[in-house]
Amino acid sequence: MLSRKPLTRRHFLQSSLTAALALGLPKTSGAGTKPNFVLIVADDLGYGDIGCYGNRINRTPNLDLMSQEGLRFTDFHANGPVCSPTRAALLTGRYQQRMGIEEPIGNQGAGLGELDEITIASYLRKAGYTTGIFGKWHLGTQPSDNPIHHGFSEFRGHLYSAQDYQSHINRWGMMDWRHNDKVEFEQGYNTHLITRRAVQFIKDHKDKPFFLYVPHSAIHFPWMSPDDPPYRKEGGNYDSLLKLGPHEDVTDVVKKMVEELDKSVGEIMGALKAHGLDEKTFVFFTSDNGGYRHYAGLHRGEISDNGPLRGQKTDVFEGGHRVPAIARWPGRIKTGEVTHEMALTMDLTPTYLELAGIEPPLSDDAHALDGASISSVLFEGKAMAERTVFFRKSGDRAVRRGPWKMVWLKNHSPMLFHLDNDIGEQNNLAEQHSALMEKLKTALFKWEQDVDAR
Ligand SMILES: [Ca+2]
Repeated sequence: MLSRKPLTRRHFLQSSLTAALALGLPKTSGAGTKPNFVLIVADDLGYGDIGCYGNRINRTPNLDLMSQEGLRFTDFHANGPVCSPTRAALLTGRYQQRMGIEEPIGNQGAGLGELDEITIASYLRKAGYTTGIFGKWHLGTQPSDNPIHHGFSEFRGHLYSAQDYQSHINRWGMMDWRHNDKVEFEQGYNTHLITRRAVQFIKDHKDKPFFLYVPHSAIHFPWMSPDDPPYRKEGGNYDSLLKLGPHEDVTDVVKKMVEELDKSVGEIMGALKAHGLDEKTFVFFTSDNGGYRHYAGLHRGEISDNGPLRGQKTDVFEGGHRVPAIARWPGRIKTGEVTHEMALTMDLTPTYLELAGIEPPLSDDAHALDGASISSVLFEGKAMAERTVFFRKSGDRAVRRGPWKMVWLKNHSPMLFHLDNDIGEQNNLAEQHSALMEKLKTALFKWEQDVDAR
């Protein structure tokens, strides 16, 4: 359910202390131990699209089980309200604005290859990890952008966004299913192919530390289920309404896509169990941005369910960036807990570095991280240090500090919401809190000066 009733601090302290005593765990990762990391990222999955976040239509038993076996976040945020920016922040631990990636990367779009950035895959590979990516890249389509040049030892999947789930033809009529830097068609539905490769990777690398990144295509448009035949052909141009898929009413197809995604999570969990890796593997599931409820009025039926949140994908309202997030690590993360701590996609890189025993870049380094490790939330049930975080896309901006959120849309007056009392961002309190508004504006301008400096 979408309850925001916080657990008491005492409850957290007691439960974490009990867990630590029962399991004999060190406070943080022990030196010399290198856990495996599995990071599953859904595409455009909304805050209310799965059962453990309150959905009563889509059946998601595997994600619900993952939540029961792990820690579910109610206040987790994609760094951006669209695909590429969040992925840039996810892989670098830094605000995507530093890289100039604030919009989705389109046809011919340059990405990571143009930039001097270090990805989490590079850090981990240098530390002895085998690093695989199976799914959607969306961080550039040029040869130098390819994941194999950014720390990944193996890549299967697609560079562009929004491909036909069966023919793997992108919006511009190009075949976009790849093995490393070669186009290599495989027969099958995206979600199934990605899952099969992820499971194989676990089997192949079960004896040494690995980082498995599974950025699913689902549930991004074109909305297609495994029952749909391919509809795009090579050489066609689908950068029109057809980019959205073959269905006029998308309600049923989106449900099927969510359920296939859920099955994928179940298969990946099954592979970890089968190979005895459960207690050696930290698994994290999230989405790269909020769901689309409607797309320009072009479809019948609701697309995603963003629960009680205002707005949808592309918005700096919560519906654009507050997303599901579940962490699971049997024996390390307590089971069945819910945390209301705020965290963001860019926090994953510093978390992985800490767990792998890798020193992050110093704060004056050109690659210094903006994210913060969430290990204290994961393993100790502790609060994160208070911080101010920022969202920006297409001139729309938002600033979050504690329960407060300033939303400042382009050409509008800034608004202020108290999210603990008003998760739906309906009650603008800007006039009553002018001093706080000034502070948040000052923080925003300072942040913009910093991230836009390059
Ligand atoms: Ca997305």
